[in-house]
Amino acid sequence: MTDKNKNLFELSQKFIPGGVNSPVRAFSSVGGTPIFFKKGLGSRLWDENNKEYIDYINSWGPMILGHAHPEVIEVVKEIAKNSLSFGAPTSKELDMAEMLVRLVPSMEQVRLVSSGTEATMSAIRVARGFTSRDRIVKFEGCYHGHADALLVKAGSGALTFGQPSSAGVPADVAKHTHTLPFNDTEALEKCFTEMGNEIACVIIEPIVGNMNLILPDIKFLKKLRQLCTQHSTILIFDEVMTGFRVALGGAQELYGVTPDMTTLGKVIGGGLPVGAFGGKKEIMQKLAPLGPVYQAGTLSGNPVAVAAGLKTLELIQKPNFYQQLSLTTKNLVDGMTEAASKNGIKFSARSVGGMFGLYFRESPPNSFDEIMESDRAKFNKFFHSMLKQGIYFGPSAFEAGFVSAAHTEKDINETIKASHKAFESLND
Ligand code: KE4
Repeated sequence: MTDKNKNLFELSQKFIPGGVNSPVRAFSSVGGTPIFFKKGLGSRLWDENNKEYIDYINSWGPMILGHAHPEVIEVVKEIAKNSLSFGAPTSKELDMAEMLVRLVPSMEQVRLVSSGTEATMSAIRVARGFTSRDRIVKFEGCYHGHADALLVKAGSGALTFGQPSSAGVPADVAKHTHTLPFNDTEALEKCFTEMGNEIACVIIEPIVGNMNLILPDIKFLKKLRQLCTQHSTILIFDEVMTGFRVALGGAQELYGVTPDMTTLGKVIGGGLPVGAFGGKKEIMQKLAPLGPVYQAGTLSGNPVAVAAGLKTLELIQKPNFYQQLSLTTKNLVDGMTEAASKNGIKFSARSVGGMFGLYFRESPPNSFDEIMESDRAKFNKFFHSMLKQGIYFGPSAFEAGFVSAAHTEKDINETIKASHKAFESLND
């Protein structure tokens, strides 16, 4: 039987760079042919060959309710009848803003955009405008979207100028970004001692999902908060991935550390394009049309996307939503860890809320260097064995995984059973 994924991928590469609209989808780091999906329902996906999968990508986080949730689809259908976009204010945007500042109390005001990249790019600009400073600090292994200022890696010494991590990013832009090691309190203190009063903002994934799942050392996070306060530097928690994923109040609720600004995305659009950035009113008032920091967007606050996001945010507030989601995710990682151990495979895993990390190393990593020690070849073989068995994990050893409220005990047991076979094959 012809593999439609192969045919579609070949053809797509004629018209789309790499055949994909976002690089991670191309399977470059795991090899093989990307899967073209045509349908999702609950925890399941079907590809163009009608092969069924249990989905642990959830569109990289947004589909926390599962695919095609009937109530979300219903509101989208209803609102779409009244036009898809006005380019003018709507009451739904007010409802969304009110809901976000209620659920993320560190935000007194919030502005909607159409992606996580726009959210972080805008947050940095308003932080620079508010402080009249140019320097920003990020952490190695954290990803905040593809704005120029954030595609930067550590310079030769962490305190020297940042260097572009992508072609097309001017050195003059990259030099303002300093990249430090995540969870390294000493490096953080040294940076602030050297240039604290010149730093506009620090942006961090408070729980990292972009170098696989890495948890913060609470002392590191608290020191970061203290140093930002001491130097009037704006602390931005990039919760595009962790917001409404690890807890209703995000990582800031779990760790009890309050940022000055927060960026959001993914879950708040329920699968449609919505991002948001918000924070203290005095900072947000710097934004046009009130203040001198310009930021805009044709489809910002799009009524159809906001309706899907609002319904999603409403449904995740149901009692015990996160207790159940966390338990399902924990059962998954515990079961897979046991299966690996039974097959003598060096493997560990961890979960927080509806997010998990799988590591082909003895114990869960706590830093960029430690995650880089993982056995990628083993992950890639494991990934393809699971894919063949109809289990769809992220096609990279450096991505976190996601569970939805639609994942059942049956899904988890099926996945654990498949993982046993996959771990066994690693010993071949
Ligand atoms: P988007 O521009 O892709 O909506 O959001 C960028 C972004 C910002 N901040 C964090 C913490 C993020 O995780 C992301 C995007 N996450 C990736 C997953 N690793 C999206 C997947 C992709 O790039 O295709």
